[in-house]
Amino acid sequence: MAELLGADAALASVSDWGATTDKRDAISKSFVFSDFKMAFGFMTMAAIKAEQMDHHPEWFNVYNRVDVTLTTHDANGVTTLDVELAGFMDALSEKLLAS
Ligand code: H2B
Repeated sequence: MAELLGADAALASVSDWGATTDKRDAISKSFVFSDFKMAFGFMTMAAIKAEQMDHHPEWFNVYNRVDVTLTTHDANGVTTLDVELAGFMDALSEKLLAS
């Protein structure tokens, strides 16, 4: 089982994520790309990483926007797995936005 950190501790080590507004322990971020193709490319690459980690995001996509929520369901809160996936998504979105 991954180490339970809690949203507040996790937020110190990721960039521009926030605590979720619902009552659970989770972090969220809205990624905005130039178009649907970029947003879907982001989701495709993040999905491959999620499968490799066996750790999956909750997300919602409309056109160029992907709203992501990360939490570890098995631990009832934010763990090191969420920080790792958040860091991967941040780096991936930076690369896509720079290309
Ligand atoms: N993803 C997330 N975000 N939290 C989990 O607790 C989780 C998961 N558990 N992906 C995994 C799959 C578990 O259900 C399987 C059986 O390993």
